[in-house]
Amino acid sequence: MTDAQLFDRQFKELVSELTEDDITDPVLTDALNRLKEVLLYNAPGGKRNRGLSVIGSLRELVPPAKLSHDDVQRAVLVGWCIEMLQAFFLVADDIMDASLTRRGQPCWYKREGIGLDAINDAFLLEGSIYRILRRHCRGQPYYVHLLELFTETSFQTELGQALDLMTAPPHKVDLNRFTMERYKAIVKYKTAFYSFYLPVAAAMYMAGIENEVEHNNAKHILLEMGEFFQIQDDYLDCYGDPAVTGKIGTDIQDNKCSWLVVTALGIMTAEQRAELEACYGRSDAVSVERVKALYDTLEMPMRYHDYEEQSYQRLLKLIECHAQNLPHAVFLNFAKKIYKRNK
Ligand code: GPP
Ligand code: MG
Ligand code: MG
Ligand code: MG
Repeated sequence: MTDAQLFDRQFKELVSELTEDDITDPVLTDALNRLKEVLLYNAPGGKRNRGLSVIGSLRELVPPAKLSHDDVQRAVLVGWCIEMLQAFFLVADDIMDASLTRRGQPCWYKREGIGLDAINDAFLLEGSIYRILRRHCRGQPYYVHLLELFTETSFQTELGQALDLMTAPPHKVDLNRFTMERYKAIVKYKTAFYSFYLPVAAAMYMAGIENEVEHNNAKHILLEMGEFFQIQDDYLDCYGDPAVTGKIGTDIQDNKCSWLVVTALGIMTAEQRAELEACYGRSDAVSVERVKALYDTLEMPMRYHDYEEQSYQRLLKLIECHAQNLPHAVFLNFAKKIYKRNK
């Protein structure tokens, strides 16, 4: 069985552990049924790159003979914890971004009868992470490291989300806010830590690697990958096919500090800037189309593809210099999954 199959098979059991075995007080039956529904709707259905890379990385760090069946099982479960963290963020992010679809279905809060109760559902997803870690990893020497890693990473992501939101106040377009410096800070915190450093760092702790220098080396490479990943996400928000990405873009309407707007600002004329000023951050279709037309005039797809190639080359160099004792495959496997993606 492949790791992906192992991973998918584990989900059913995880749901029943969380909703049937962990807490059994009969007065909670309705709440636990709700949790089940929330998990089934929001945790699966993604690319599961983050979740799968825990077991993927662990296999690069520990020789097969030293990896027991239980070690593999725990790595798969920690992978699911990352997918639940992601589900927690996405349920909340879609409310904040006023998004309509996710993974090819309506956003959870958009479903009939859900609305802002989705906020509590997001908290349930977050809490589920720690129930699973406790059940399966409490006796392991790396348990406290994992706990600190998940709480620290959550906080970093929330700080990043705060920056993302405050740089995009509704109906207050101020193009001077959109600098590359601000952009890099937003994406490092809102995306790179949880999407890239977290899964590899979890595998490193599970493999007994606690050394700060090793973690910093890995972080250096992974945060760079994370920055590129969010740049792709921003590009796909405008140029991706919703039938493939599973989500309809909202960055222009939401007045977001996106890579597209920051990069376009650096190359546009004063007239184009005035045009952008007049139509960015508005939700009517005509304004959105005017922003997209401006991006097309500035050849943003070509600029993005050039950037992607450069970024890939830079990443390969970074792996050469910073991977040190860590197997390069840990990083290369991850890089392979994200470069040239269209979803
Ligand atoms: C991606 O931003 C970042 C997140 C999903 C982190 C959210 C963090 C919280 C603390 C809620 P995005 O809005 O560009 O993602 P997408 O395009 O998938 O909506
Ligand atoms: Mg967002
Ligand atoms: Mg969003
Ligand atoms: Mg996005």
